[in-house]
Amino acid sequence: MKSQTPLLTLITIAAFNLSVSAQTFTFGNNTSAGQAQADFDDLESGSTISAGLTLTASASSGTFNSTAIGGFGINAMPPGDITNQFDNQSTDGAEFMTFSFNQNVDFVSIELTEFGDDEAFLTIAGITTIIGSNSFIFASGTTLAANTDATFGFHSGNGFELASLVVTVVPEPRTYALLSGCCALAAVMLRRR
Ligand SMILES: [Ca+2]
Ligand SMILES: [Ca+2]
Ligand SMILES: [Ca+2]
Repeated sequence: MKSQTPLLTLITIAAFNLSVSAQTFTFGNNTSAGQAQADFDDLESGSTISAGLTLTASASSGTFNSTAIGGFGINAMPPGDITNQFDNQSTDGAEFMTFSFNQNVDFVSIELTEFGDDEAFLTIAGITTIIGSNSFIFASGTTLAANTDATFGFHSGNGFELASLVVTVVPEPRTYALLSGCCALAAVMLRRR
């Protein structure tokens, strides 16, 4: 029995690393400010952390803007801009953010506010997904490699706010290696008993 303890510990560690949990990044939903209020407001670029996963983002022009009652977008500085939305105006064009995560992620869903007859876009590795709903579910396999830039922003309409983004961390190959190693070890130990 005694010899099982380190083995169980190893299996527990491997299973923990393998568990895939959704991480939600909150920016603001037009009634309350999200974590972006503190981490991105008035900055050209910044980063924020959700459960160990780091999101780094930079604005296409001007600065990010989150307001006290929510709504997150880009303040392009020139007059006429809707400062808490991703919108399109003559001076700076269609606004977008360039961003990356420090781990491989799968996109799950995105929530947008002030979203009517609008379209947003997400581009990963040259492939663009058009987001045509305020509560959008991504196709499975919408995956962004660690430390690789993606872009998100205005595609058409009159502008919208980023409310929240949900992603899951894709387990590293070495985690699978650790788990299969533990299984092999367990098989050997059971055979010896
Ligand atoms: Ca602000
Ligand atoms: Ca704007
Ligand atoms: Ca709109």
